[in-house]
Amino acid sequence: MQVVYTPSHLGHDITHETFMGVLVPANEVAERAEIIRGVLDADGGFPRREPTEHGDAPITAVHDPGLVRFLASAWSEVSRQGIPRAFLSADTYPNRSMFEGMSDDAVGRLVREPEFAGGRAGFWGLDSAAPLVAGTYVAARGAVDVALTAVDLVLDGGATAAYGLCRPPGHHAARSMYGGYCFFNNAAIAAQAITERTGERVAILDVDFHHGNGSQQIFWRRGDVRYVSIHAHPDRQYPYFLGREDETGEGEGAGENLNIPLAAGATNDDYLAAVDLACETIAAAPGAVVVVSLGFDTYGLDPIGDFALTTDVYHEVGRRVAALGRRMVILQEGGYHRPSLGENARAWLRGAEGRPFEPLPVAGFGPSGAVAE
Ligand code: Q9C
Ligand code: ZN
Repeated sequence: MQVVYTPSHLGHDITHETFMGVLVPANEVAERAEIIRGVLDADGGFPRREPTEHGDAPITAVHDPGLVRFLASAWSEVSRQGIPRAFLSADTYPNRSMFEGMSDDAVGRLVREPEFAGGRAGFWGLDSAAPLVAGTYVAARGAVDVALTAVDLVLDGGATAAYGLCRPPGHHAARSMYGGYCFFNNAAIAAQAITERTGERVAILDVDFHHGNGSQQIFWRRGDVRYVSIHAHPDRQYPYFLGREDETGEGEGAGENLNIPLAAGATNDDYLAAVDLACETIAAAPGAVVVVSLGFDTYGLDPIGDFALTTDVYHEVGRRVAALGRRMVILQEGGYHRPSLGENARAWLRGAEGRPFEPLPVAGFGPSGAVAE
């Protein structure tokens, strides 16, 4: 299987994030993608290529142009405004209750993006865990091009499957919002490009530990993109305010959204039962391509997850998803236990190709341990 990767993610070189008001070591770090790249290279069965540029149009097909403008200019504004911070994080977020009693029309007319960078970050952002630095925009654009190049390999290149090593990840980014380590929604942009180019329906299977609130939001009213996600129940885990079973879509999208929230401690067996339900739901609608939002924060040792999965189950999940018989655009989302990331990716992708998995002797667990939340 071909792997699409670009070193442009390296400029998104964040070291810290904030968690409940405290500065903590960053989880979504550059080393993640470098580890996966290194282990897939070592396998020998994953030829690697760089993405081609796809321009703005596929991005603004799912995102507000204002979000693109904000992300493109945010860091230069931090400098211009003389804000003495190593990364941009919001001051104030527009909680929806701030506008209670105002009509949607009044909110649309009266509430606008402020000038101060800390206010702009609140206007466009979801949370304080997605620090923005000098190289963030170029990295986020690179991740979109990675995803769209994986789409090209599958739609034009005759590949059954392609893997886009996207970093930063994407599934928390909504039409007009970044957050959760995500800036542009790589999977949603890929799914949109696939429906546009094929005229067919597409499914997104999201197996990151967290609910992909951004992907759900973008396709909520859409009948042409079915979103199916297995994730931690939002009663206890990020993104807290979406991801429940009764969120099924509206309008043309009614019945096209399936959330499968799982309890803490979910085992391999719990997870595979959810995968089977997800796959049945995808198989029930037409379409030749599945976009997979692939996260490894479901791993038992993940520093921010609370599931109990092991490396072997990723091989089996890859196998079961491939058994749908659809072409696959597989895009990297989260996964923060660095020592296991490469092996987990290799297990999943080899499963998706119907190849056996044996652990590599050296790659994988090294001396560096998990990073605390
Ligand atoms: N104590 C993805 O996996 N909150 N994003 C972290 C840690 C944000 C996860 C709190 C989690 C975002 C792509
Ligand atoms: Zn995640």
